[in-house]
Amino acid sequence: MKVYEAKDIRNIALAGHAGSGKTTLTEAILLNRGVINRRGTIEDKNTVSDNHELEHERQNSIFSSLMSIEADGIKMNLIDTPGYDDFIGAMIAPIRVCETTLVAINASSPIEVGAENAVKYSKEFNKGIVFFINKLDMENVNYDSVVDDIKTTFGSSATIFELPVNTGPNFDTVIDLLKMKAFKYTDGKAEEVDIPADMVDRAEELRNELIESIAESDEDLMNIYFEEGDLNDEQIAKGLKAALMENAIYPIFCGSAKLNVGASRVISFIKEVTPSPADAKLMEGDPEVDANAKRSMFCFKMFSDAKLGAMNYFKIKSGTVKPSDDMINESNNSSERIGQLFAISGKNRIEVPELKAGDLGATVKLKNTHINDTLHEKGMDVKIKRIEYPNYKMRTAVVPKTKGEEEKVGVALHALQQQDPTLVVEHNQELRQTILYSQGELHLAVAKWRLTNRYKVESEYIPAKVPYRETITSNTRGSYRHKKQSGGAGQFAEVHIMLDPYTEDMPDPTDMQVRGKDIYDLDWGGKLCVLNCIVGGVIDQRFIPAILKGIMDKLENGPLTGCYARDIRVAIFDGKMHPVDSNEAAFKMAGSQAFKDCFERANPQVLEPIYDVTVKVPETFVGDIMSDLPTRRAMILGIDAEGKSQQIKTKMPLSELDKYATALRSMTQARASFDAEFAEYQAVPMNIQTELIEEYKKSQEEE
Ligand SMILES: Nc1nc2c(ncn2[C@@H]2O[C@H](COP(=O)(O)OP(=O)(O)OP(=O)(O)O)[C@@H](O)[C@H]2O)c(=O)[nH]1
Ligand SMILES: [Mg+2]
Repeated sequence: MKVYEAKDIRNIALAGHAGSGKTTLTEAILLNRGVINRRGTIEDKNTVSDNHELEHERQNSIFSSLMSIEADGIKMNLIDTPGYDDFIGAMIAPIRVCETTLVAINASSPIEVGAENAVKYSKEFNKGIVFFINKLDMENVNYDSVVDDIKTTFGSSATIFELPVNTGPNFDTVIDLLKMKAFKYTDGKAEEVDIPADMVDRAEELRNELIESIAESDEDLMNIYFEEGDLNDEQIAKGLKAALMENAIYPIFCGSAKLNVGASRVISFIKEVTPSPADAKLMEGDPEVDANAKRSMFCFKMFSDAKLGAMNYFKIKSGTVKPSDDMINESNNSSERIGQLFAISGKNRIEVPELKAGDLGATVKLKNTHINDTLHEKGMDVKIKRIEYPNYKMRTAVVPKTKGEEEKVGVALHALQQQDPTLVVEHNQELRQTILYSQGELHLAVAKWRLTNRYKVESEYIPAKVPYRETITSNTRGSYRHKKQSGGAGQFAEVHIMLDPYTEDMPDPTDMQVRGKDIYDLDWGGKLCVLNCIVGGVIDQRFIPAILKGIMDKLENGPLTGCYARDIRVAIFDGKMHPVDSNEAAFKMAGSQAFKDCFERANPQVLEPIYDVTVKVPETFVGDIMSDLPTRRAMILGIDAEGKSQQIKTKMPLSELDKYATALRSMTQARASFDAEFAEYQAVPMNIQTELIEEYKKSQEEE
């Protein structure tokens, strides 16, 4: 494979909902370009991009797949991405490094979340968008209503470039509105034919709309268009380039990946008209795309395989990278030496002597570089923005099947996380569990498969515990006298305290003299306020810290369920000491017991974490979702329309949220999505509190 300059490169991320036909389309493109001479299919498990045995098993893409294709002096780096929501991480990074996103739309169903996410991230990263309406060979597809859907969902920048002639099982002809010619496909090859007479008017009308939107990109063109009523080819080309560069037009193409109709034309369009890495807009923090500048590269994929070891996939952001080049990893400051460089076609690697700015490729044997990291030449100041991945959708605890393999599981999970930032592992001290944060059940299944098959360690998933909290709801006073007289030196301490639920700006008590006030931010959230109201030296000041220690012990190990307590004000207002027998240990004990006693009488409450959850769902499912939410103790806050879907805002307890990804998927055939973010702690209902207290008692007795 040749070495290419940025101007001769096109980077294309192929994204869209699961099953919209991306991998099938990729296969058609590879065939049309002569990369393969027989097409594989999903069903035969022999496509170039779905080459992992897990992908064969699931019949879905799971990992992104890079295909570098040479055609007429242009190198096209096409990345086929998975559409399943669980693997969104493998869609986001490719969109980030490509200039154009080719969004596959399934003509046989309404716009789906996979397509919405593809567009959302493309817009966020300022990338060009081209739509490909696929599956037009299916019975009963309605092209016009698909276009309507695209426009209402993604805005009027979406513009028809092609019109299908004979949708349905015999589909083979498409009208190109720019050329005003029809193309009939046989075995992937297009032959020019006349536009059917009954479609000429419609085609002309749509062409005018298209030319008008192209003219809108440029004032000069707009003037010409108003005067002449049309633009010539040169003017169209100029306006179109400008419009695409500004992301002012999202062209809509169409076809059938299965029948290899339309694939070659959309690819020619991308090759001829969409911006190269040299032309495209830079994102904040990106260096100029210049092969002669200092070297920098961004890792958009990492995959560790038992046979090949770890492969890092990169976009060269600036300079020219060669084997043996020394680089610095910006995120951890370690130094790396580049090994062999490869262009990639599915699982085939083609060694190349160098890669220039704008190109995509892979390398091996890096020591400490992972997805989302930037490597750069020494002495170069580059801050390529790291990708921010979506919040996790569910928590699960992981345990090894064999006792004693905790560390092996931990190391393997960590390796998985370095390849997939949407899978996050945490050794949670509070819950005493290894928690895996993931995007859903399929994501978890893939992780488990890889633990077993790649890292040779068997694991099991169990429910993640909930980090409950405890607090009080009313005012109490109480005291405790600690007294021990066993033989020699005795122990004596007496402490009187008052507890209140703590709120910000609460007034100080009026019947006590407040001599000192400390407010502590607790490590586990919430506050502890301590009022020192000791007067007349009834307790020596040096014992106050010991009392506080005793109280802290109880906060860390809440009296109800052993969980952390929070948001409490303690006033220490009276007590007694003994000239000989009082010491710190005695006061610690008295403080701790006085606190426990008061806490238990102050209408204590168990709190649970509540999340702000936004569910995005197609209109047809709104009723089902709304009636299901209350069964999950969720509070509905409101509902907003967004295009053809609705956004339901709710608050949901974490214990329910952990099951929601799976439930939502089955309620909506994977057509809804949600985002969750921690909001606050709230009281659990009484019946749940009673259960939790019982459970805790039982576990204490067992110990
Ligand atoms: N009728 C018809 N079926 C198609 C077409 N394109 C793909 N399919 C079928 O749709 C199914 C899904 O195709 P894929 O290519 O795996 O879809 P994908 O978008 O890669 O799916 P993910 O990898 O899960 O995101 C397969 O059974 C294909 O054979 C098409 O144009 N027409
Ligand atoms: Mg696929």
